[in-house]
Order: sequence, then structure tokens, then C-alpha cells
Amino acid sequence: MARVLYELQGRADRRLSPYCWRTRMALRHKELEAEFIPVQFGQKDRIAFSGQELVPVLQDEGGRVIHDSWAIADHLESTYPERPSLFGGEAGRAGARFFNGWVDRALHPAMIRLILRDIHDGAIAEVDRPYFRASREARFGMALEDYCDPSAGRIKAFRGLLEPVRLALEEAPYLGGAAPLYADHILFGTCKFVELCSPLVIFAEDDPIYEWYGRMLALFDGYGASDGAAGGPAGEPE
Ligand SMILES: N[C@@H](CCC(=O)N[C@@H](CS)C(=O)NCC(=O)O)C(=O)O
Repeated sequence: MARVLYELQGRADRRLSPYCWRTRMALRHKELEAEFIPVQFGQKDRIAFSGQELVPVLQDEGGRVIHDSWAIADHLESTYPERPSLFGGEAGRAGARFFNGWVDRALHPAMIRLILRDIHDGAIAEVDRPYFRASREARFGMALEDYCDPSAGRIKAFRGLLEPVRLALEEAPYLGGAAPLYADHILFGTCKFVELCSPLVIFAEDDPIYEWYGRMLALFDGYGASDGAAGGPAGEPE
């Protein structure tokens, strides 16, 4: 059985999800081939076999099904130890686990607040907008338009959160050191998501994170620079 990744599909077939990009990059890092199956918010029947409703879902060779990007990274590392390591050992795995939680719990809430309207208005498939609005308004307890706040103050606060990343990049070109590791793919997923969903400029060109992002886009023969659409560059919007 071939390896298959189920991932979020946005407008113009763009593969939007920050979590799915983590897995895409992890697969390339491990030099593993996969087929990519798009899933819109309204197509949860496609991943019903996983017993839950979120992507990414990986169906690995042999049929094993894993959901949650961290669980998938962990699975890839333990199942394919002979391939390039995602964590660089047990201590590296523990550090990446912390970073994964920090990005999910501290960075993503600040990021979503900046681009929620852009996600709704322009990034997701039009057919998914009512579901997206209803589910997010229930989660945040207010209208999308009231929750979203791309003001200069919020952008500054978001950039400030990333100060520890800048400190790390003063010492090495990647969070993994001389070469990228899974921690880099975690943050790359967030940056790629913003790039695909919003015109907002989150990093100034003299920001070390901007330079790091350029290095990440160039990895794996420029794999990260695509929008993930099956036919290559995005076609006409729906
Ligand atoms: N902790 C999960 C989060 C996965 C997640 O939130 N996925 C989003 C896409 S970005 C999703 O499937 N959302 C579907 C929905 O909200 O109905 C992971 O790391 O994989």
C-alpha cells in the first residue's frame, strides 16, 4: 500500500495548513515519497477512517494510520531510523517537542489573530466559508471581524514573541544548527501558512527570520517554495 498524506486544501488547490506543511517537509527530510490527497473543511468523510476530523492524516505503507503532525513526525523518526534524522537524537526530540507546543500554544494564537479575516475571505475554498466562520466564531466567542486585529501593535507583539528564534539564529543558520531539523519545519509551516493566506508582511527584510525563511524555501530543491497545488503553480481562483 502506497504512503498517502491527507492535507487541507484551500482556494486554487493551495495546501494551506501549517501542520500539513510540517509533515510535507518531514517527508522530504526523510526522503520518503507520498501521494497527497486534498481535503476541504467540508470533506471530513475523506478522513473518517482516522477516527477524528483534523488533518494531517498519514496512511503509511502497510496501512498504518497516524494523525496529528507531531505524532506523524515521531512515527517517521522511529519507523525510518536509517534515514536523515528529524530530531538529531533523544535530546533533540525533547527540544523539538517543547518547540512544537510553544508554536501551537503561544505563536499560533497570536498569528491567527492577525490573519483570520484573510483566511476566511481569500484563502479557504468559498464553499468552506460558512463552516469556517461558524466554527471559529464559536471558538473565539465573537465575530471574525471583531477578533481579527492586524494592527501595528499586534504585529509588533507577534514579532516580539519570536525573539528567542532570532537569538538561536545568531549562532547557527537553522534551529537545528548547521542543518535543518524538525524544529525548523515546525516554524516553516507557520510562515508558509501566513504566506499562502495573507498579504501581511510579518518579517522585515532585515529580520534574521526572513533570511532563515529564504533558506527554508530553498530546501529540497525549492520544494517549500511551491504552494503545494497538485498541478504546480496555483491556477485561477475558484
Ligand atoms: N494538533 C494538530 C492540529 C491539526 C489541525 O488543527 N488541523 C486543521 C487544519 S490547519 C484542521 O484539520 N481543521 C479542520 C477543522 O477545523 O474542522 C496537528 O498538529 O496536526
